[in-house]
Amino acid sequence: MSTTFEPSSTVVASEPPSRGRLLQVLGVWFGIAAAIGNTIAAGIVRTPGDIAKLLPNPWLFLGVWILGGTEKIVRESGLGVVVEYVDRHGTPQWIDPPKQRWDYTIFGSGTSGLPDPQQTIELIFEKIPGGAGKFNLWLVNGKPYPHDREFVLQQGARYRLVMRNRTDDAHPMHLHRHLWELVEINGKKTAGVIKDTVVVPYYGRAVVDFTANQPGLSLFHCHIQQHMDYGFKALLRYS
Ligand SMILES: [Cu+2]
Repeated sequence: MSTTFEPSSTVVASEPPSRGRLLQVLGVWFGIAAAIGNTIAAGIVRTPGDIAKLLPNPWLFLGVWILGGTEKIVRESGLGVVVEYVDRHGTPQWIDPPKQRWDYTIFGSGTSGLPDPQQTIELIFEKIPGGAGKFNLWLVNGKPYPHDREFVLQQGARYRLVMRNRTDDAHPMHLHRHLWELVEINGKKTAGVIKDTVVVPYYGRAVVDFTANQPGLSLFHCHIQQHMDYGFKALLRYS
């Protein structure tokens, strides 16, 4: 694989900036970057001029800025780095993104087309505060991992998972080796959103349906590593 990259040979910015054009360019670049990794990513960082030409205000992007969490308290707790472009100096800039609520259902459709579930598994998520200097413990149905032989699936059956989050954090819940269909999020019904992970909103609820079509052990867990390390996972197996 080549270790050199000439961004200017692939993007020509001869027309006025437009959102569509920008996304088109970024889409191509991100696609390439995803395909061959860091070499391209480094190329973009070193020579961002072509993309900058398509931006409404390139100086905003070619200055000194902060890459970090969108919440101030999170950035100030350490989740942020200063990005300084060549020959740019000054106080790092942070610009709040517009407030938007994530809504899975905009990707949904009216009808599922998949069979109704035959069994429902209720899952309640809770947190036991660890106290000062200690990590919290996370429970699924009142217990931490492993839940072995508690969730036993029959091959070929359709299941509904009703996930109730009784904590003040959102949790990206993931089931290994299966795909599920999101059918409800915080009381709003949807269909056709096929995923293997769903963020269950804080003090919220998500409902997913899946077919037990992958015999063997499957881990169900929160994708936040620290939550997973401290109990937030369960082992599903087949009968
Ligand atoms: Cu979590």
